[in-house]
Amino acid sequence: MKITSFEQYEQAYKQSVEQPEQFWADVADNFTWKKKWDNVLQWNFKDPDVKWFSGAKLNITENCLDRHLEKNADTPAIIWEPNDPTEDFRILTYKQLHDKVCQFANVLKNNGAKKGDRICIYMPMVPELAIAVLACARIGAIHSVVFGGFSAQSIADRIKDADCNIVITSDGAYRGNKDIQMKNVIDDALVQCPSVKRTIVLTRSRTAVSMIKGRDVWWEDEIKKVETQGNPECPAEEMDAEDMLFILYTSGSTGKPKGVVHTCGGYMVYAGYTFANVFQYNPGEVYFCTADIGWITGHSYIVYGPLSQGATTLMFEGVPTYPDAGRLWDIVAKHNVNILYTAPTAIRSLMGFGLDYVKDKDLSTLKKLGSVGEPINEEAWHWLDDHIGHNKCPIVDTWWQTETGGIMITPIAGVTPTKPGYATLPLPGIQPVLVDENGKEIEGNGVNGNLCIKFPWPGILRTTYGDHERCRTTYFATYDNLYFTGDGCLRDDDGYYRITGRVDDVLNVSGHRIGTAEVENAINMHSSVVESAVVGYPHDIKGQGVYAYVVIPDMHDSPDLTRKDIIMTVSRIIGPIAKPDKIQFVSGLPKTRSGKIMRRILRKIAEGDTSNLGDTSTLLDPAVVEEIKQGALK
Ligand code: 6R9
Repeated sequence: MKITSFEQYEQAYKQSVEQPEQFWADVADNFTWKKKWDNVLQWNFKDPDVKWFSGAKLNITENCLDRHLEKNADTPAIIWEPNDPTEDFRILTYKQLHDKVCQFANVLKNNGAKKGDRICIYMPMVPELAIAVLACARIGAIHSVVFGGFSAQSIADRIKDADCNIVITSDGAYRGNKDIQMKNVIDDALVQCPSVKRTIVLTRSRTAVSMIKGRDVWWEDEIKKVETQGNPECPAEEMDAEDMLFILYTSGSTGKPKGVVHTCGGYMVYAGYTFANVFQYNPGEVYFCTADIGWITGHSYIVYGPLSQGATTLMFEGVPTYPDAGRLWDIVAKHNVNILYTAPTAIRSLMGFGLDYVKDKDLSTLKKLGSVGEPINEEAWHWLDDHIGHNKCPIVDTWWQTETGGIMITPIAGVTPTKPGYATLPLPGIQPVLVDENGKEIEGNGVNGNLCIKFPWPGILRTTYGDHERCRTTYFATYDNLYFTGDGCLRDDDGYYRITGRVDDVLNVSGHRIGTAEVENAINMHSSVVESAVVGYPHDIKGQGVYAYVVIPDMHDSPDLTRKDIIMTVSRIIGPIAKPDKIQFVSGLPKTRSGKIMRRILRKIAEGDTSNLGDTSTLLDPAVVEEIKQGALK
């Protein structure tokens, strides 16, 4: 399964295009199946209907845990580094992790969880989060992890959409110097969610929480019950390859976030295959991904990918700037990290603190570096290469999405020659194409277009939960017989791919996907707001910032206070991660005669480029553009 030279890469790529079924069957043979498949692949992108390894039976946790016990029971599976560096870190070996997952799986069963149930997980980055995720998978329950930065309203929307019956959370959480009241947020969410019959609450900060009789139970009490029942094992539920494994919500250009669905067999194969290859993981290496398990990167490259390969995965509870901007480098030195997978926004933020935080750190164990979440600018790429990798660590700039399940276009560490700013080449099994607006394929090199994929891979999303039509229209209807990524892309003269950013109304703020329509809806909930339009603008650290144009005909307070109220409103409705960076009050928005907001113009003004606004003759009221230009925020 592992490609270790560029010649092998080229051969594997060729085979994957000519004989895809044979290629993926060979990859899948590296996993443990209770029963092998009847068909490798059945598909059409029209409905869409994609099935990988149908007829096969498996449980992903047997691949992530049980199969390593014979030879690697005592190998560290998870190293956990707490928010506060003076608190003890924890190591869970594969044996210990296996036992804890079984134990908690039995807790879930005691609390009425069954195969097919949807379980919402809202927890800090502690080992129990990984344990909760794996325990769901163990019993065939479908997990829906919600990132800690989302509001009660966002959680409620997700719980209702998936009709969850259980929530797993913690009393509080530590993040940097903040103490976050997680259970409180859940309590606010649950007011709207009668489907939830049980919440299981882990003790982390032991902050005061309300515990409602009949609904809320403590994690620790439930573990004690399982211990007294004297039943430490929990057999892994037999799952069909195409049974749902999890739902993860992500933003698009319209409407509320949608629940991207991944299934057991294909997702497992794809997460494991990509992890082993991209990072060239070798036994004994310590691998550290700085993402949160609340995002797809955490699902695939903290939990499922590394554990399926018997790797040692480091989980970090805190933030890169606490207690100071040297924290990531302290962690590398403390735990002898060999592979570091992080995000451009983190690198740019640490660059801003200067080299003092890097210069005395022992980074000699590092061998490979990775980047994900947004385009990496050349300056950040070189800083990482020079000051962290000391020019001896290959950097893999990995392009992929929640919907793709795993890494798609990327260098293979030490195998693919890299180029700053380029995700380079597709992994074997991935067939990217660039198309023009009419869906016509743009062939050859030195070209730009919209990035699509023309053949399925095992990690492709199967549906959006509860709304298959939305999946079809969002990803498979823009261009016939193609999966549309929403990204623009350049293929240079060497055939290397460079992702240029979203071509739809999705923002990428610090690597987090945020829909402009979602933010507009939240702003419009503010009682004085009549209308708003949200666009992105280049931001030195976040990559993109959120720029909001807001119409308030009758302002009751000072503009400053009103801005704060709007920010508070967005925090409440979506969560702090979607807060606008700039709010400009305007008397109206530039609209076409048919009432469509001309976002192109608003984007240019937000970018500070007012010289050439293009054709404004179709506007209903061209004067408004002049006003907006004059009032633009620097
Ligand atoms: C894994 C993840 C997906 C969007 C994607 C693209 C952007 C991710 C990138 C990248 C340039 C990279 N993106 N990786 N852009 N270079 N290496 O981030 O998933 O949260 O769903 O975001 O992120 O725009 O479409 P997700």
